[in-house]
Amino acid sequence: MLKNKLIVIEGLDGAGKSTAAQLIHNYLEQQGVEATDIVYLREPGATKLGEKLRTILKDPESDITPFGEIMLLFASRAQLIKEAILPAIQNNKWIILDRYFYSTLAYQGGGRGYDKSLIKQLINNLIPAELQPTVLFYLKIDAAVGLARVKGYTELDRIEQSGLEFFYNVATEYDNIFAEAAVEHKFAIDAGQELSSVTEDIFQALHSIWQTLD
Ligand code: ATM
Repeated sequence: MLKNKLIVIEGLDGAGKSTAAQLIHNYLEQQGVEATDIVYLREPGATKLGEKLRTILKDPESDITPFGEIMLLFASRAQLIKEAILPAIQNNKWIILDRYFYSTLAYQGGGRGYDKSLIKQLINNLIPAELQPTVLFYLKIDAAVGLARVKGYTELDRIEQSGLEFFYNVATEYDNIFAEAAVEHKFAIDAGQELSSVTEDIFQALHSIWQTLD
């Protein structure tokens, strides 16, 4: 029996989180989970307020202080928890969550160098144990490779324009976070591999969880 059915996907931009989300969705359906029992959410965003904040956060024209950035991210997160995550957990649905509080530790803590104790305090205030994920996928990719992938398909947004060094710092922090994360099922996936290998690794990870379920 899992504490909840919250699956979080984390990783640098260009690591393939959307593809991973789709693969997880497919796996769940293959196991007989109804599509209506699977909720896909992303951060920042996925609520009316959250999507507005996402637009502001990504807009290269937005001049936002590091503190303000954290506040906007947590405003989006608080709304998402109230409107979507909590109800989905209460209704025993699977949730595939594209980014969660680990991103704030990695990007604002590691990348921007903002005081991590403040970020941790906000996390502790907002997110009790029952809203922590049961499954964590960390898609690991070299920062330069990830950024090159993003540049290949879109204009860089405000955060993506932060430079390569920023992304290497985010990556280092992600490695630390993943090592320390107290999550029942956590998997680091090599996202630099061919898609077929990434798919295989994700399915294998999910299968190992599935075997523990009755
Ligand atoms: P995607 O979810 O589309 O990858 O982008 C969201 C952006 O917000 C991403 N930008 N870049 N580069 C990461 C950033 N972000 C944070 O900086 N902190 C956070 O807490 C979250 C949830 C996202």
